[in-house]
Amino acid sequence: MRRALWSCYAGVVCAAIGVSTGQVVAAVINPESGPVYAVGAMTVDATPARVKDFAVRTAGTYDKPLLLAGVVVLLAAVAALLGLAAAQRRWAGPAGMAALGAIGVAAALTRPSASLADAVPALVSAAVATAALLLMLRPPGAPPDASQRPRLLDRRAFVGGVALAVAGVAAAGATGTSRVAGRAAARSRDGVRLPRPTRPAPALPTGVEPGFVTSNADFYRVDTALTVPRVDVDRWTLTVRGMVDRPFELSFDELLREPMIEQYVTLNCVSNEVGGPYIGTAKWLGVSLAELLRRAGVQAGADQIVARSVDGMTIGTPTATVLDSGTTPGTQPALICVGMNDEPLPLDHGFPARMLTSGVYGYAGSCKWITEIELSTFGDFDAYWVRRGYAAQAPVKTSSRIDRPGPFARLAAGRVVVAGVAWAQGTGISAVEIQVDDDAWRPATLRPEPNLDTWVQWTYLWQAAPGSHTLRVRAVDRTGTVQTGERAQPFPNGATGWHSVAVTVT
Ligand SMILES: Nc1nc2c(c(=O)[nH]1)N[C@H]1C(S)=C(S)[C@@H](COP(=O)(O)O)O[C@H]1N2
Ligand SMILES: [Mo]
Repeated sequence: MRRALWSCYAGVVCAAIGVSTGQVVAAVINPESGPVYAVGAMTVDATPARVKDFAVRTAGTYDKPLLLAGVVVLLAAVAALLGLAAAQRRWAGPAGMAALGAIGVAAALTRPSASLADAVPALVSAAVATAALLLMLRPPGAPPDASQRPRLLDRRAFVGGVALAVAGVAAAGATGTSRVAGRAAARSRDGVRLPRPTRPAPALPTGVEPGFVTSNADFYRVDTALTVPRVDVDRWTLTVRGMVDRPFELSFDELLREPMIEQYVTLNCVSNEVGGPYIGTAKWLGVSLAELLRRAGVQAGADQIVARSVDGMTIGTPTATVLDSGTTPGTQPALICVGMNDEPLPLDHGFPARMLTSGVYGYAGSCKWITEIELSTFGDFDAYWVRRGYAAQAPVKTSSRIDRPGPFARLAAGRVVVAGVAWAQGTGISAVEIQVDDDAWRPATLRPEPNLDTWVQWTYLWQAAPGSHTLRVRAVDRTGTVQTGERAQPFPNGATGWHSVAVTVT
């Protein structure tokens, strides 16, 4: 029994030594080639869209740490079994470690941006783990019982020390990894001076309340990146190619010299549930994408713009949507953004540049860390989320949300201010209506909206009587269409239904 435990322990410690060594090597080569990250990223790609949706909904921003923890736990379990097997047959150790190494190599090499060097960390991990295992598991006949040894050389104390050291190295490796790349990118971002807009956003109309603009710190973040791409602007370029007459490439400095448009636009995630938090409004600064496309000369039939990020993400947007954007008064042109709320784009939100297409869910119009724009067709290419079953065409659905009072709030009877937001991008909101319990729908008061592509704030004065009540909201767009109350899940093209909040009045 002792011996079996010892073998499991040895397996886990050896795997830990191997993986942390690989992680340190990855810090030098490419943070994303670390075996744990690479396997995690491969898992993300292989996960069905519905499961991923569920993960984002239930675990939110913690979905990735949880996934990485899962990979580590699974690896530890397999390593323990390998230790056990190696104690019986010595060859089982190296064979098993080699198999794990092969998985790591495969994961690293199948990353969209992989180069051959990315195989090195997993190879190093496997080699180090194997060597450690062979050293620790002495040939049969060696005294298996730790208690027979003098105190100072107590095997368990020794192994405990090793385990601690390994944990330290792993932690240092993981944080060092992201720190090294993160610092370089942060320095690069600190050095950016944003140009003044050639076309500034009109000042927000009076009557717009605080909270209209979402701060960069509070802005939701949704992406598939396990390690946020850290880009150095000096090595970054934006290429426009594919079905165009005049492909071209811009450096970051060249992009900054283009005419700059500033505008307020609301961005939505398709995974947002009715009433959910994955929506925000910012003041964006960027270059008209339609202008760049006209310069390149889009060829007939190129109905899809495929945007590629530095981490290999692909996002497909209808060419017509981009070319038409901003042509109807009140709508805002699609941009290649470099600024968000008077700052260079935050690293998490796509530094140094991202696409932004108002009125289209983020997965189909707003590629972060963009580096390439390829003119293509919907027939020829399915973007990342489309391959996973999401709709290729993804206009944002008209919706509304109650922000105050919060769910299950306890309120004093009398005047209660109910408040929230509503949006019908590209069309605009003409009314917001509130229903208390089964009463008639009554109009809320709208705050002014700066343009048709932002959300609108609304308030409703409610004379609350004691008891339990349900408040419900729905929006009406400027064509007179009432937001549908029919419930739909976010998959495959956005949630629908009326947001409601239950409260108790005393
Ligand atoms: N490169 C890249 N761009 C991306 C994504 C991504 O995973 N990778 N996610 C998209 C999705 S689903 C949304 S909703 C928006 C979110 O942008 P934000 O994180 O700045 O809020 O970015 C889009 N652009
Ligand atoms: Mo999204």
